[in-house]
Amino acid sequence: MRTGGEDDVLVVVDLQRDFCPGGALAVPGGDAVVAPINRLMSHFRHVILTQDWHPADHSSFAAEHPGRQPFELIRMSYGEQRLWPAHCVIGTPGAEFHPQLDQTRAELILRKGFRREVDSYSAFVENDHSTQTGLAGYLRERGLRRVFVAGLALDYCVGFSALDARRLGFEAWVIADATRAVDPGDSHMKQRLAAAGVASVTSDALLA
Ligand code: VGL
Ligand code: ZN
Repeated sequence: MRTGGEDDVLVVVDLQRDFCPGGALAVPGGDAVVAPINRLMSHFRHVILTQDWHPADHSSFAAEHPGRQPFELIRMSYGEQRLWPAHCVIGTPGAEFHPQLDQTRAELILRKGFRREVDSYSAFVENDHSTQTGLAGYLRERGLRRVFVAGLALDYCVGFSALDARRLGFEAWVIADATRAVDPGDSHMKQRLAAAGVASVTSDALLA
């Protein structure tokens, strides 16, 4: 597959310490995506990083809901929300990018989840399904039409970002070897992606 042209963008989602082994919300094998992503970055002319960026009292944190545990589902004003251990707290080491991630080629670093009341899995639209992050406008204004999504985690921020990219009229792919899931045994997001027309591609196929 020919990529790396002017209208292709690599979106690296939430490759932060807290989502890697040893972090507060560790994704199994999360750090294994750093090497393929660093390789891919030199192939793309446009690279965007996203950064999960929560205030210490963010409403997605289980500790904000007395009696509730991490990973439980609760009802919020905007619908169902999973509760998480506190993670990616603004200004803490856990919110930093993985130390081996090459940040030099990123033209934009987009932070999300910084409003206390609303979580944001997707890099495009917050979990209230209405608040835009500005990423769609950025991509359109810069003529970036083909979105290749990698990073963490496949079943949350990577998946919802790719689904929204499609819904908002972009072509979208997920880079299979450059992402990992919080729950690797659950194929629900993979099915949703396939049904929405988000294809899976390998970094080898992109670099060939
Ligand atoms: C994420 C859960 C909570 C992610 C972020 O980056 O996939 N998952 N916050
Ligand atoms: Zn988060």
